[in-house]
Amino acid sequence: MPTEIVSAVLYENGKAAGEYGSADEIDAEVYTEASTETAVIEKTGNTPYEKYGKLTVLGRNLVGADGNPITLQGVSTHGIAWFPQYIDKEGFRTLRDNMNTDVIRLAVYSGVNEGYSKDLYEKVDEGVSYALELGMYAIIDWHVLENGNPNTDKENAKEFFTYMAQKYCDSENVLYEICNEPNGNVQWERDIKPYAEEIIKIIRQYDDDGIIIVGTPTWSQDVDIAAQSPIENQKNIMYAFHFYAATHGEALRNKLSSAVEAGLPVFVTEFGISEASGSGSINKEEADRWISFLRENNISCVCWNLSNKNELCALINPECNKTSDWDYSELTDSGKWLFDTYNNAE
Ligand code: IDC
Repeated sequence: MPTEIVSAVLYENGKAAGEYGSADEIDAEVYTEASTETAVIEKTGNTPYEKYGKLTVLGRNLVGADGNPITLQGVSTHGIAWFPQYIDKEGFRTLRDNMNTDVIRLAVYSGVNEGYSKDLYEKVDEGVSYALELGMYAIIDWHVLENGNPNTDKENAKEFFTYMAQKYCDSENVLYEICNEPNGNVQWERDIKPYAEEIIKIIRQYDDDGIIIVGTPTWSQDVDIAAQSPIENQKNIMYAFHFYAATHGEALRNKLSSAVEAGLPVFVTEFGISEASGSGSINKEEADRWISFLRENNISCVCWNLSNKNELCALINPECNKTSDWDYSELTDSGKWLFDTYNNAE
Protein backbone atom coordinates (compact mmCIF):
# COMPACT_ATOMS: atom_id res chain seq x y z
CA MET A 1 0.00 0.00 0.00
CA PRO A 2 1.61 3.24 -1.07
CA THR A 3 2.03 5.80 1.63
CA GLU A 4 1.50 8.81 -0.58
CA ILE A 5 -2.19 8.30 -1.24
CA VAL A 6 -4.06 11.36 -0.13
CA SER A 7 -7.08 11.58 -2.36
CA ALA A 8 -8.76 10.27 -5.45
CA VAL A 9 -10.03 13.54 -6.85
CA LEU A 10 -10.91 13.30 -10.50
CA TYR A 11 -9.27 15.92 -12.64
CA GLU A 12 -10.62 17.61 -15.68
CA ASN A 13 -8.47 20.20 -17.43
CA GLY A 14 -6.32 20.32 -14.35
CA LYS A 15 -9.21 21.31 -12.12
CA ALA A 16 -10.69 19.18 -9.36
CA ALA A 17 -13.95 17.76 -10.62
CA GLY A 18 -14.85 15.15 -8.04
CA GLU A 19 -14.90 14.33 -4.37
CA TYR A 20 -12.37 12.50 -2.27
CA GLY A 21 -12.78 8.76 -2.74
CA SER A 22 -12.78 6.23 0.04
CA ALA A 23 -9.63 4.30 0.83
CA ASP A 24 -11.24 1.15 -0.60
CA GLU A 25 -11.89 2.74 -3.97
CA ILE A 26 -8.29 3.91 -4.15
CA ASP A 27 -6.95 0.51 -3.17
CA ALA A 28 -8.64 -1.17 -6.08
CA GLU A 29 -6.79 1.08 -8.49
CA VAL A 30 -3.31 0.71 -7.11
CA TYR A 31 -2.06 -2.03 -9.42
CA THR A 32 -2.33 -1.62 -13.15
CA GLU A 33 -1.44 -3.94 -15.98
CA ALA A 34 0.81 -1.30 -17.48
CA SER A 35 3.20 -1.47 -14.59
CA THR A 36 6.44 -3.34 -14.65
CA GLU A 37 6.24 -6.41 -12.42
CA THR A 38 6.94 -4.61 -9.19
CA ALA A 39 5.70 -1.09 -9.84
CA VAL A 40 3.06 0.23 -7.50
CA ILE A 41 1.35 3.25 -8.93
CA GLU A 42 0.75 5.97 -6.40
CA LYS A 43 -2.52 7.78 -6.64
CA THR A 44 -2.49 11.21 -5.10
CA GLY A 45 -5.32 12.61 -7.17
CA ASN A 46 -3.13 15.05 -9.05
CA THR A 47 -0.11 13.30 -10.46
CA PRO A 48 0.62 14.34 -14.04
CA TYR A 49 -0.61 10.98 -15.33
CA GLU A 50 -3.84 11.24 -13.36
CA LYS A 51 -4.37 14.71 -14.80
CA TYR A 52 -3.59 13.95 -18.43
CA GLY A 53 -3.68 10.17 -18.94
CA LYS A 54 -2.66 8.68 -22.23
CA LEU A 55 -1.12 11.27 -24.53
CA THR A 56 -1.62 11.53 -28.25
CA VAL A 57 -0.75 14.04 -30.95
CA LEU A 58 -3.64 15.92 -32.50
CA GLY A 59 -2.75 18.34 -35.27
CA ARG A 60 0.37 20.03 -33.94
CA ASN A 61 -0.58 19.60 -30.28
CA LEU A 62 0.18 17.11 -27.60
CA VAL A 63 -3.20 16.32 -26.09
CA GLY A 64 -4.33 14.53 -22.96
CA ALA A 65 -6.87 11.71 -22.79
CA ASP A 66 -9.71 14.25 -22.93
CA GLY A 67 -8.42 15.61 -26.25
CA ASN A 68 -7.38 19.01 -24.88
CA PRO A 69 -3.90 20.41 -25.65
CA ILE A 70 -1.50 20.15 -22.76
CA THR A 71 1.93 21.61 -22.03
CA LEU A 72 4.24 19.37 -20.06
CA GLN A 73 7.13 20.71 -18.01
CA GLY A 74 10.12 18.48 -17.56
CA VAL A 75 13.67 17.95 -16.39
CA SER A 76 16.33 15.93 -18.17
CA THR A 77 18.93 13.84 -16.43
CA HIS A 78 22.52 14.37 -17.44
CA GLY A 79 24.00 11.27 -19.14
CA ILE A 80 22.89 8.42 -16.90
CA ALA A 81 26.24 6.70 -17.39
CA TRP A 82 27.93 9.62 -15.63
CA PHE A 83 25.30 10.65 -13.11
CA PRO A 84 23.41 7.45 -12.28
CA GLN A 85 22.79 8.61 -8.71
CA TYR A 86 20.09 11.01 -9.93
CA ILE A 87 17.92 8.08 -10.97
CA ASP A 88 16.39 8.39 -7.56
CA LYS A 89 12.70 7.98 -6.87
CA GLU A 90 12.76 10.56 -4.09
CA GLY A 91 14.56 12.99 -6.38
CA PHE A 92 11.88 12.54 -9.04
CA ARG A 93 9.27 13.02 -6.34
CA THR A 94 10.95 16.26 -5.27
CA LEU A 95 10.85 17.48 -8.86
CA ARG A 96 7.20 16.51 -9.15
CA ASP A 97 6.04 18.00 -5.88
CA ASN A 98 8.32 21.01 -5.44
CA MET A 99 9.14 21.93 -9.00
CA ASN A 100 5.86 21.19 -10.74
CA THR A 101 7.58 18.70 -13.04
CA ASP A 102 5.49 16.32 -15.16
CA VAL A 103 8.12 14.51 -17.16
CA ILE A 104 11.62 13.14 -16.64
CA ARG A 105 13.89 12.67 -19.61
CA LEU A 106 16.38 9.83 -19.27
CA ALA A 107 19.43 10.67 -21.37
CA VAL A 108 21.39 7.72 -22.72
CA TYR A 109 24.43 9.05 -24.58
CA SER A 110 24.66 6.75 -27.56
CA GLY A 111 28.31 7.16 -28.57
CA VAL A 112 30.74 4.45 -27.61
CA ASN A 113 33.12 7.19 -26.46
CA GLU A 114 30.39 8.76 -24.40
CA GLY A 115 29.88 5.93 -21.97
CA TYR A 116 27.29 3.96 -23.94
CA SER A 117 26.85 0.36 -22.92
CA LYS A 118 23.95 -2.04 -22.74
CA ASP A 119 24.36 -2.03 -18.97
CA LEU A 120 22.47 1.27 -19.09
CA TYR A 121 19.23 -0.49 -20.04
CA GLU A 122 18.78 -1.37 -16.39
CA LYS A 123 19.21 2.24 -15.34
CA VAL A 124 16.60 3.30 -17.89
CA ASP A 125 14.25 0.63 -16.53
CA GLU A 126 14.79 1.92 -13.04
CA GLY A 127 14.07 5.51 -14.10
CA VAL A 128 10.96 4.55 -16.04
CA SER A 129 9.59 2.53 -13.15
CA TYR A 130 10.06 5.44 -10.74
CA ALA A 131 8.30 7.77 -13.16
CA LEU A 132 5.50 5.25 -13.54
CA GLU A 133 5.14 4.80 -9.79
CA LEU A 134 5.04 8.56 -9.29
CA GLY A 135 2.53 9.15 -12.07
CA MET A 136 5.04 11.10 -14.13
CA TYR A 137 5.88 10.77 -17.81
CA ALA A 138 9.29 9.50 -18.95
CA ILE A 139 11.11 10.28 -22.18
CA ILE A 140 13.63 7.63 -23.16
CA ASP A 141 16.29 9.69 -24.93
CA TRP A 142 18.74 8.08 -27.36
CA HIS A 143 21.25 10.86 -26.94
CA VAL A 144 22.99 11.29 -30.28
CA LEU A 145 25.61 13.99 -29.85
CA GLU A 146 29.26 13.25 -30.53
CA ASN A 147 28.31 10.62 -33.09
CA GLY A 148 26.52 13.39 -35.07
CA ASN A 149 24.75 11.29 -37.65
CA PRO A 150 22.13 9.02 -36.06
CA ASN A 151 23.02 6.35 -38.60
CA THR A 152 26.50 6.02 -37.06
CA ASP A 153 25.19 3.92 -34.19
CA LYS A 154 21.98 2.79 -35.82
CA GLU A 155 22.45 -0.89 -35.01
CA ASN A 156 22.69 -0.09 -31.30
CA ALA A 157 19.66 2.18 -31.63
CA LYS A 158 17.65 -0.63 -33.22
CA GLU A 159 18.57 -2.99 -30.44
CA PHE A 160 17.83 -0.35 -27.79
CA PHE A 161 14.40 0.57 -29.12
CA THR A 162 13.45 -3.06 -29.72
CA TYR A 163 14.04 -3.69 -26.04
CA MET A 164 12.35 -0.47 -24.86
CA ALA A 165 9.28 -0.72 -27.09
CA GLN A 166 8.77 -4.38 -26.22
CA LYS A 167 9.00 -3.55 -22.57
CA TYR A 168 6.99 -0.33 -22.50
CA CYS A 169 4.38 -0.84 -25.21
CA ASP A 170 1.64 -0.87 -22.56
CA SER A 171 3.09 1.87 -20.37
CA GLU A 172 1.18 4.97 -21.32
CA ASN A 173 3.62 7.29 -19.58
CA VAL A 174 6.58 6.47 -21.85
CA LEU A 175 7.68 8.59 -24.82
CA TYR A 176 10.55 7.65 -27.12
CA GLU A 177 13.09 10.22 -28.35
CA ILE A 178 15.05 8.51 -31.07
CA CYS A 179 17.95 10.91 -31.80
CA ASN A 180 18.73 13.79 -29.49
CA GLU A 181 20.72 16.15 -31.71
CA PRO A 182 21.81 15.19 -35.21
CA ASN A 183 24.73 17.45 -36.13
CA GLY A 184 27.68 17.78 -38.48
CA ASN A 185 27.30 16.77 -42.07
CA VAL A 186 23.76 15.50 -41.61
CA GLN A 187 20.69 16.28 -43.67
CA TRP A 188 17.04 15.74 -42.89
CA GLU A 189 15.99 14.10 -46.13
CA ARG A 190 19.15 12.09 -46.72
CA ASP A 191 20.07 10.95 -43.21
CA ILE A 192 17.64 11.69 -40.41
CA LYS A 193 14.32 10.92 -42.04
CA PRO A 194 15.35 7.45 -43.28
CA TYR A 195 16.85 6.68 -39.86
CA ALA A 196 13.65 7.82 -38.17
CA GLU A 197 11.47 5.78 -40.49
CA GLU A 198 13.50 2.68 -39.73
CA ILE A 199 13.43 3.16 -35.96
CA ILE A 200 9.74 4.10 -35.96
CA LYS A 201 9.00 0.86 -37.80
CA ILE A 202 10.82 -1.08 -35.12
CA ILE A 203 9.04 0.67 -32.27
CA ARG A 204 5.68 0.26 -34.00
CA GLN A 205 6.09 -3.51 -34.20
CA TYR A 206 5.44 -3.51 -30.47
CA ASP A 207 4.01 -0.15 -29.55
CA ASP A 208 1.49 0.97 -32.11
CA ASP A 209 0.71 4.35 -30.64
CA GLY A 210 3.36 5.55 -28.16
CA ILE A 211 4.67 9.04 -28.85
CA ILE A 212 7.92 9.13 -30.81
CA ILE A 213 9.99 12.31 -30.94
CA VAL A 214 12.37 12.75 -33.87
CA GLY A 215 15.49 14.94 -33.70
CA THR A 216 16.02 17.58 -36.37
CA PRO A 217 19.15 18.87 -38.17
CA THR A 218 21.65 21.30 -36.57
CA TRP A 219 21.39 20.05 -32.97
CA SER A 220 17.61 19.83 -33.21
CA GLN A 221 17.10 23.40 -34.33
CA ASP A 222 15.90 22.98 -37.93
CA VAL A 223 12.27 22.16 -37.26
CA ASP A 224 11.42 24.43 -40.21
CA ILE A 225 13.21 21.97 -42.50
CA ALA A 226 11.43 18.97 -40.98
CA ALA A 227 8.15 20.85 -41.43
CA GLN A 228 8.69 20.91 -45.18
CA SER A 229 8.84 17.15 -45.31
CA PRO A 230 7.42 15.51 -42.20
CA ILE A 231 7.23 11.77 -41.70
CA GLU A 232 4.19 10.40 -43.44
CA ASN A 233 1.57 7.82 -42.57
CA GLN A 234 2.42 7.64 -38.90
CA LYS A 235 0.47 8.88 -35.92
CA ASN A 236 1.84 10.32 -32.68
CA ILE A 237 5.09 11.64 -34.11
CA MET A 238 6.64 14.84 -32.77
CA TYR A 239 9.80 16.75 -33.66
CA ALA A 240 12.52 17.88 -31.26
CA PHE A 241 13.52 21.52 -30.92
CA HIS A 242 16.34 22.65 -28.60
CA PHE A 243 17.54 26.07 -27.48
CA TYR A 244 19.97 27.59 -25.00
CA ALA A 245 18.80 31.05 -24.03
CA ALA A 246 22.21 32.73 -23.67
CA THR A 247 23.06 31.71 -27.25
CA HIS A 248 19.71 31.56 -29.02
CA GLY A 249 17.08 34.28 -29.29
CA GLU A 250 14.71 35.80 -31.80
CA ALA A 251 16.35 34.36 -34.92
CA LEU A 252 15.99 30.78 -33.73
CA ARG A 253 12.53 31.50 -32.36
CA ASN A 254 11.51 32.52 -35.86
CA LYS A 255 12.46 29.07 -37.11
CA LEU A 256 10.30 27.50 -34.42
CA SER A 257 7.54 29.90 -35.22
CA SER A 258 7.54 28.95 -38.88
CA ALA A 259 7.36 25.24 -37.99
CA VAL A 260 4.46 25.97 -35.65
CA GLU A 261 2.68 27.91 -38.38
CA ALA A 262 3.23 24.99 -40.73
CA GLY A 263 1.47 22.76 -38.19
CA LEU A 264 4.45 20.69 -37.08
CA PRO A 265 4.05 19.04 -33.63
CA VAL A 266 7.11 20.20 -31.70
CA PHE A 267 8.41 19.11 -28.32
CA VAL A 268 11.28 21.05 -26.72
CA THR A 269 12.99 17.99 -25.28
CA GLU A 270 15.99 20.04 -24.18
CA PHE A 271 16.68 23.64 -23.31
CA GLY A 272 18.96 25.56 -21.00
CA ILE A 273 19.28 29.16 -19.92
CA SER A 274 23.07 29.05 -20.31
CA GLU A 275 25.01 29.18 -23.55
CA ALA A 276 24.84 26.12 -25.82
CA SER A 277 28.20 25.02 -24.40
CA GLY A 278 26.38 24.42 -21.12
CA SER A 279 28.25 27.25 -19.39
CA GLY A 280 29.58 30.75 -20.30
CA SER A 281 26.73 32.89 -19.06
CA ILE A 282 23.01 32.68 -18.40
CA ASN A 283 20.28 34.86 -19.83
CA LYS A 284 17.09 34.84 -17.79
CA GLU A 285 15.36 37.57 -19.80
CA GLU A 286 15.75 35.65 -23.04
CA ALA A 287 14.76 32.45 -21.23
CA ASP A 288 11.55 34.17 -20.11
CA ARG A 289 10.82 35.19 -23.69
CA TRP A 290 11.28 31.58 -24.80
CA ILE A 291 8.99 30.24 -22.08
CA SER A 292 6.29 32.79 -22.94
CA PHE A 293 6.44 31.71 -26.56
CA LEU A 294 6.26 28.03 -25.63
CA ARG A 295 3.32 28.54 -23.30
CA GLU A 296 1.41 30.67 -25.81
CA ASN A 297 1.79 27.86 -28.30
CA ASN A 298 1.21 24.89 -25.96
CA ILE A 299 4.70 23.54 -26.52
CA SER A 300 6.07 21.19 -23.87
CA CYS A 301 9.63 21.62 -22.64
CA VAL A 302 12.34 19.79 -20.72
CA CYS A 303 15.27 21.53 -19.04
CA TRP A 304 18.86 20.22 -19.15
CA ASN A 305 20.17 19.00 -16.62
CA LEU A 306 19.62 17.26 -13.30
CA SER A 307 23.11 17.07 -11.86
CA ASN A 308 25.56 18.94 -9.67
CA LYS A 309 28.20 19.10 -12.38
CA ASN A 310 30.21 22.30 -12.23
CA GLU A 311 28.53 23.94 -15.22
CA LEU A 312 25.92 26.68 -15.52
CA CYS A 313 23.23 24.48 -17.04
CA ALA A 314 23.25 22.03 -14.11
CA LEU A 315 20.36 22.53 -11.71
CA ILE A 316 22.04 21.53 -8.44
CA ASN A 317 24.92 23.35 -6.78
CA PRO A 318 28.28 21.58 -7.24
CA GLU A 319 28.84 21.35 -3.48
CA CYS A 320 25.45 19.73 -2.86
CA ASN A 321 25.53 15.95 -3.09
CA LYS A 322 21.87 15.35 -2.26
CA THR A 323 19.91 13.50 -4.93
CA SER A 324 16.50 14.54 -3.59
CA ASP A 325 14.85 17.08 -1.26
CA TRP A 326 16.95 20.00 -2.39
CA ASP A 327 16.43 23.31 -0.66
CA TYR A 328 16.09 26.37 -2.86
CA SER A 329 19.54 27.48 -1.70
CA GLU A 330 21.00 24.22 -3.02
CA LEU A 331 19.90 25.02 -6.55
CA THR A 332 22.10 26.85 -9.05
CA ASP A 333 20.90 30.05 -10.73
CA SER A 334 19.53 27.82 -13.50
CA GLY A 335 17.82 25.65 -10.90
CA LYS A 336 16.31 28.63 -9.09
CA TRP A 337 15.07 30.14 -12.33
CA LEU A 338 13.50 26.79 -13.24
CA PHE A 339 11.90 26.42 -9.82
CA ASP A 340 10.35 29.90 -10.09
CA THR A 341 9.32 29.45 -13.70
CA TYR A 342 7.76 25.99 -13.38
CA ASN A 343 5.94 27.01 -10.23
CA ASN A 344 4.52 30.01 -12.05
CA ALA A 345 2.83 27.90 -14.69
CA GLU A 346 -0.94 28.19 -14.94
C1 IDC B 1 26.62 18.75 -22.26
C2 IDC B 1 26.81 18.54 -20.76
C3 IDC B 1 28.28 18.54 -20.44
C4 IDC B 1 28.97 17.48 -21.28
C5 IDC B 1 28.69 17.74 -22.76
C6 IDC B 1 29.28 16.67 -23.67
O1 IDC B 1 26.10 19.55 -20.07
O2 IDC B 1 28.48 18.29 -19.07
O3 IDC B 1 30.37 17.54 -21.07
O4 IDC B 1 27.28 17.74 -22.97
O5 IDC B 1 28.73 15.43 -23.41
C7 IDC B 1 23.31 19.89 -25.91
C8 IDC B 1 23.41 18.43 -25.71
C9 IDC B 1 23.81 18.08 -24.31
C10 IDC B 1 24.87 19.06 -23.81
C11 IDC B 1 24.20 20.44 -23.70
C12 IDC B 1 25.10 21.53 -23.11
O6 IDC B 1 22.23 17.73 -26.07
O7 IDC B 1 24.29 16.76 -24.28
O8 IDC B 1 25.26 18.64 -22.53
N1 IDC B 1 23.73 20.81 -25.01
O9 IDC B 1 26.23 21.72 -23.88
N2 IDC B 1 22.86 20.51 -26.97
C13 IDC B 1 23.00 21.84 -26.79
C14 IDC B 1 23.56 22.05 -25.56
